[in-house]
Amino acid sequence: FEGKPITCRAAVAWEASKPLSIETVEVAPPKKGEVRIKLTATGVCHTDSYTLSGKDSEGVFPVILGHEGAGIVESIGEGVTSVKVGDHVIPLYTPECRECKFCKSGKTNLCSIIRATQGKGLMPDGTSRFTCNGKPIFHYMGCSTFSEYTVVAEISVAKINEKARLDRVCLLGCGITTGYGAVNNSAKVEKGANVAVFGLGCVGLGAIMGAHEAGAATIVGIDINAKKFAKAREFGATEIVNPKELPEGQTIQDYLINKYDGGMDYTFECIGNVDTMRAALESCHKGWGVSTIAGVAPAGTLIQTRPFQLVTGRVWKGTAFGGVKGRTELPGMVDRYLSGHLKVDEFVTGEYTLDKINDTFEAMHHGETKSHRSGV
Ligand code: NAD
Ligand code: AHE
Ligand code: ZN
Repeated sequence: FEGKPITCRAAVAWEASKPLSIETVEVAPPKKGEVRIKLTATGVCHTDSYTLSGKDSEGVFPVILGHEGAGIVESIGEGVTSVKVGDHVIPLYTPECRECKFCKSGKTNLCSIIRATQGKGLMPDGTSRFTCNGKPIFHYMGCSTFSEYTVVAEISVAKINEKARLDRVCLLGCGITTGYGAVNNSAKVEKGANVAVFGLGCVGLGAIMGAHEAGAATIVGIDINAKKFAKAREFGATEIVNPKELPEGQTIQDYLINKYDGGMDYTFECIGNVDTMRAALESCHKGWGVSTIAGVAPAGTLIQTRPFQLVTGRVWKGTAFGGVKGRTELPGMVDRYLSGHLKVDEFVTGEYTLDKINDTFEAMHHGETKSHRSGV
């Protein structure tokens, strides 16, 4: 276990709101309970852009962002038993230690064991494995996939079938799984249900895919960018609504309550905007409608609604990584993709090399998610 540092390229965010800079970095060998991964692909998620914007209260700089990657185990630290060199893996921002109170509860996928250091941009021992010209660089969400090599905790690694293309299944590391899992694990949508999905990016499309598979009778896709509509229909949306095109004075909640006999059984907020979070809750049917928040709203913002909305039976809940326990469940999702039962390729909207990573952020701001790079 006496590995050597690796010198490689990475996209470093030196400070908030500035373009990423491609740098030569040193990646220290994995310590006890850690795994060093050669990343071959990563997606770019809206959350990376949120943290880069400076609005994330846990944002620290300089940092190597990225949390939607896939790669091959290059070396393992002392005591690592669940993966070996050469295994194909997806890093997990929601780890799974299987021993903490959260993991044992059977009620959540949120593992608590390394969350505090992860939120500070550090490995579980409180240090970083990245340096650039001798200066320490922070980790991000326990993953840092915008680098050719990264080090993560063993509990943050899902071993997957090596037949799967890594430049495709990297998207299961966040966006697709979040939307799909929100429907199946968090809300548990049943056959025949009326569903509305707010936001038709990667997370929203994942939710539509989940609702379609669950046998929802109605799936309303909602977005303000018409470029998103065709794909949403392909994924199973039965109706598309652009709230900007509703008659003057009519809200999306009015529209859905009128059209769907009192509102929706399930709604999903996949945008990250507190106003649409409210609209999604208030679009739910009285007595039983459940609204699940997947979107991440800027630190400092608050959600609001009349408490009467909840008193009269609507339920407001949220989801992280779609409630999925990554080490246990991701391998099966990859297998379902390989057997043609889960869409993944269809989510890809562009391919870029690492040196063009700033273009992926540009594309995302122009509504052309989901981008990813490959072949670094
Ligand atoms: P995205 O940017 O690809 O998609 C968001 C969509 O919302 C876009 O199509 C955009 O046009 C649409 N939109 C924006 N404002 C709107 C409005 N007012 N009304 C209707 N539509 C609107 O983003 P994404 O990668 O799919 O992520 C969506 C959100 O989910 C982000 O906030 C992201 O940070 C968050 N997220 C959360 C988790 C989690 O674990 N909870 C995981 C991944 C992403
Ligand atoms: N640091 C952020 C938290 C943002 C957040 O909620 N992240 C989601 C994953 S988004 C993936 O694209 C999550 O997993 N949350 C649970 C957790 O423990 O962070 C902020 O806003 O403070
Ligand atoms: Zn993400």
